[in-house]
Order: sequence, then structure tokens, then C-alpha cells
Amino acid sequence: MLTSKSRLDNAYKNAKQLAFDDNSKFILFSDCHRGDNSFADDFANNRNIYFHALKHYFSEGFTYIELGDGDELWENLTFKSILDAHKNVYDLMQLFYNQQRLHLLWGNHDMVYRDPKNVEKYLYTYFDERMGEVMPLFPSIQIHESIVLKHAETQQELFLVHGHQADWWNFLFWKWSRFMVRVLWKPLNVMGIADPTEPAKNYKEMIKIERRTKKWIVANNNLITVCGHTHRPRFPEPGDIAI
Ligand SMILES: [Mn+2]
Repeated sequence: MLTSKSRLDNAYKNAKQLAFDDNSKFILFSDCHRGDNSFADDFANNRNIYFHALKHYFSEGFTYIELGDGDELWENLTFKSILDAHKNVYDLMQLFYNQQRLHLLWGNHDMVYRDPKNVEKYLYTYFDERMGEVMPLFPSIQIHESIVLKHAETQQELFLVHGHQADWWNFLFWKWSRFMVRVLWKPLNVMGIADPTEPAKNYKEMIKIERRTKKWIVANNNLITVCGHTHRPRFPEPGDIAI
């Protein structure tokens, strides 16, 4: 069986390489969990502040990289319900995309994007009901597991990945977790009962995932690694492990 280490190794080996230099500007977001604007949509409360921040980064020339779980495809059965709910956000992301300034990774909640056929089906185009025609969204977009940003001169690397590679339950059994979210946890959530397999809601699990990720980083020469998944903000101090 693949371990956290080998899953992170694979993600690093297969990462999309992106060159950058001292003038490059990147904005990274992770775990937006965009939903359908219903009570279960955790993104809905923050959509305005997110939208205005992203608009600012667009006009300032930043490249937008999303580190997975951008679309909440466990609670929502269709991408269309998410697109309809947050069309302004996708229009803005399209502006980034049209200028080659958008890069998306998949996480466990949008792991269906690991299959390029689903990416094509969901994201290349959408049907605009007002116009009565099929419109482009992100035509030919590729969604990656990971990205390595590599400095053109110094060769300094930054590894970007969602982070569920160090969470064997959510990497291997995401279909089972997705099913449980749909039938059990989504309704129970309303009553304040949280899904224990979600690291963001399970402190012990979260610490274990962070520990496995840190171990991998140390084994890889303290490779600077940026990941999401646990929903816990963490920034290393000088001299700390580069997570
Ligand atoms: Mn996740």
C-alpha cells in the first residue's frame, strides 16, 4: 500500500513545473469549499471579502493558484449548482485563466478532477440559460495534483500541494467519505454535529497529518512546502521546518 511518504513523493515527482523570477507575484488560496449558497455552504459567508480580495490581486497582476478543495463537490452533487451560486467568482477566475494566470490543484473534496474527463465535462464550458447557448468557462484547463514553483536563476523550489496526501483516509476512501457527507454529516451538521473524518474538525487527526507532512519535508532537505487541507493557519519561524 502507498504510504503518506510515497504519495507525497509521487505528487512531487509529477508536479507541474512553473518558473518564476523576482518580479513574479502569486496569490495562493486553499480550501475555499465553494458551495451552492445554501445553509451548508461554508464559502457563502466569506464570498464578498474573497471576491474583492481576488479582484484586487487581479488588477495588481498576480497569478492565482488554488491549492485544492476549491469546489465543494461532496455536499453538492453538481458543479452547476456551485457555478450558478457564485457566478461572479467564476467570471473573475476566468479573467485570470484567459491571461494564463490561473492554476488549480485538486483536493479530496474535488478529487473527481483527477480525471481529465470530469474536468472537461464540468469546467470547459457551461450552459448559459439567459443566452440559451454553451459558453466557455475554462476551455482546455488542466487540474494538477501539485505544482513546483522554480526560481529561474537560483533554482529555488516551492512545492504546492493540497495536503491530503498525508491523510490516508481522505486520500484512499474519499468516495466513502463523500457518501457519508452526503447522507449523514450534511444533515447532522445543521444540528452542530461534526464529521470526525474531516481533519479540520478533528484536532488529533490534524496533528498527525501535520506531523507526517513535516517528516516528509525534513526528509526532502527542508523543501519549502505550501499546503491546505487541515484548515489550520501555520507559518514557520526562521529555522523551523519549511511547512
Ligand atoms: Mn481537503
